Amino acid sequence: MHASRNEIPAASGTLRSFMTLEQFIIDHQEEQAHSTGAFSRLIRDISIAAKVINRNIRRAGLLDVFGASGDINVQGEVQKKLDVIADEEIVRALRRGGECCLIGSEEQPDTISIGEAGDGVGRYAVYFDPLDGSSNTDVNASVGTIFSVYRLDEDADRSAMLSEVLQPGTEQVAAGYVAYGSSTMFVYTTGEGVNGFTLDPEIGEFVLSHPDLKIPNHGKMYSVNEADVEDFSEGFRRYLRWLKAPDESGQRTVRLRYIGAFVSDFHRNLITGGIYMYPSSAGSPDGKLRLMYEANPLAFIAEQAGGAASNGRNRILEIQPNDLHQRVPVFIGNETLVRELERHLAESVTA
Ligand code: AFP
Repeated sequence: MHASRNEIPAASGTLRSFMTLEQFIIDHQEEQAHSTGAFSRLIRDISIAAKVINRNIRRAGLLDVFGASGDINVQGEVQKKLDVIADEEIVRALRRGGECCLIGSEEQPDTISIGEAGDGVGRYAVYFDPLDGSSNTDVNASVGTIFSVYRLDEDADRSAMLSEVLQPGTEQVAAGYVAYGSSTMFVYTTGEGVNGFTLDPEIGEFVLSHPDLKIPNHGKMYSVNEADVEDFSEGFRRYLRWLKAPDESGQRTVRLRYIGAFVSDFHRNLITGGIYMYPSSAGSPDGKLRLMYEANPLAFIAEQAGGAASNGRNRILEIQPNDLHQRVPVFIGNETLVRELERHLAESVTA
């Protein structure tokens, strides 16, 4: 790593040095197999869209952009105005940047092609969930943006692209999310660990604040919509009982936290240790979360932070996708907790 830091006056009057996301990307470009100038620009484009989305979220109450736009998206859900705005901002940033040739959005039924790989546009494909947990915006709670980057074969023709891009998550060259919480954070990985950047509103830059993030070994939090407990499998219910059982000293060691926005729940558990779960249930055998837009990118980050991500049986990153919008049960976070979950589910199958 090369030092190229800026300095700003700290409250004490002394100078405080800091590294912006852009500097960080450039400094690490040559260390990563897939990192080229185009890749750096792609991440920068996403970060610019994130700043614009952040501005809209922060001013949402003032601009009267809360509430449903009236459209139904491909998942059959009512789109929120902020979903639409976020979707447009990311597509615009990616189109303008010209580093990717294919875009897939959770809000759009099909992928969007931008020219052909090799004819003047970049060779990356970007999948994203523009505003994860968007119903939270109505109640001023946290939301997020998730993105996943694949590299397409330079010779790929347009017809080959869809099948080519329906690749398992192990093929991601980068993934990340933006958490719009009490502060705004940009967290991403290129397969060389996970780094988190906090938006400094004074200078308008994401600044490195959480280098080399690792999920703590002790699992403190568990996150699941326990209102559905009667619809969960017996194996999963037994796991929940195991999780909540008091230790030798009679103390319960876990706490339940569930915001209802995957990014926010995942981010908290990444910092504090814990597990996020969206299991299959009687009515939703594949759960709710989308493999390409939500599960794969956060699985990549979880593993890079020393955690694990499973669909209950297998590693999420190894699932061969067969549909752009396919759903998958998700158990993600502290590795010990994920493995124990798999053990409980396997035992209930063989019982
Ligand atoms: P929305 O984007 O429709 O609010 O859904 C958010 C989400 O996909 C994920 O971010 C949450 O963890 C999960 O759904 C919450 O779903 P439940 O309301 O069923 O718990």
